[in-house]
Amino acid sequence: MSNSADRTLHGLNRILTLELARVTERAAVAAARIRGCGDEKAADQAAVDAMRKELNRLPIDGTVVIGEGERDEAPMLYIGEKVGTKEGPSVDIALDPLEGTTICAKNLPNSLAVIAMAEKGNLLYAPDVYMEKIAIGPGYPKGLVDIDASPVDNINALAKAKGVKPNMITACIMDRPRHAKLIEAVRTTGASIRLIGDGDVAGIIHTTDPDETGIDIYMGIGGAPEGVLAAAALRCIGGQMQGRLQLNTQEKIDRAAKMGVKDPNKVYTMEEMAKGDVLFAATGVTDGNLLSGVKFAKNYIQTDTIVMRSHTGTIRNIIARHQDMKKFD
Ligand code: VTB
Repeated sequence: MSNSADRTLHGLNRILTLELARVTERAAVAAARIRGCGDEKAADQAAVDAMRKELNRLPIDGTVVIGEGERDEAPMLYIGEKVGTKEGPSVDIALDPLEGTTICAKNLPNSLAVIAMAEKGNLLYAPDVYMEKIAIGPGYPKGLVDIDASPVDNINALAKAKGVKPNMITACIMDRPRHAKLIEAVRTTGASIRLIGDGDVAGIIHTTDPDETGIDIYMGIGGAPEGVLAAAALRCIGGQMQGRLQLNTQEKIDRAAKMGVKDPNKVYTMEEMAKGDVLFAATGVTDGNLLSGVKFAKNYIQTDTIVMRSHTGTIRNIIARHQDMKKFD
């Protein structure tokens, strides 16, 4: 492929946006076949295999930068793995073939197959550690909330900007003992908390459409890889996000340093986590607030996917009916 065909004037070839839908559709169907069966590992493995197969069909010279883990711990889609036909643009890829393995195993809401793509060097190379995150949707003044401000100040600032009382704000927080103080502080404002068991990529994306999802703000500590994926989505939809890696041991600081993290306490903006032209796709595995889960009908399989591109800000919802069900075998 010639260079001009690989890229548009503004970054990545837009055709790749739609191609990404195939990749997440395939992973979502594979995981959905065994959702609710209580086997997290099997569902994850199925999604990984399926995503890898489809990814290797794409005309890209891709490198997984956020993946299933570091090389020695993940046999497939590990960090550094080369994917694609190698005949296209050099791109970096962040992926989570099954975000929310536990929720998929229990068939609870909001597990997703997720991928993001950017030009080489434009996604944060984050180690698999925790990340403190804060995110709100579009339409608010820049810097309205801040990771270093108190939770009370953030909730109050958001309520004021939305023109409502704090008790009309809903914060999404992962239900973890590490969030006890955060939860207590948010509750003093009167705000409601949606406690989620897993899946903070969805939790963060949900802030972008509070009327639909009921979530205004995401706060708390989740995975760093999921943080980069969520930042990529918000770059496309709009909104604000900050993240800070939780590098609380020398071993983690050293691991992060090897990946290029010079300041272990740095607060990353959304733009620093996902730069330039970013493509993002997610397909629902289980039913959720923004995406329906995979439906297995008698004569077709139906998937619900959101695909988007930061350069244009176009967001597409693709409900696909796959009549050739054999392709998923
Ligand atoms: C986080 C979160 C993910 O797993 O990585 C979490 O970002 C792991 O955190 O969305 P714990 O160690 O507290 O379970 C998810 O919830 C699902 O992969």
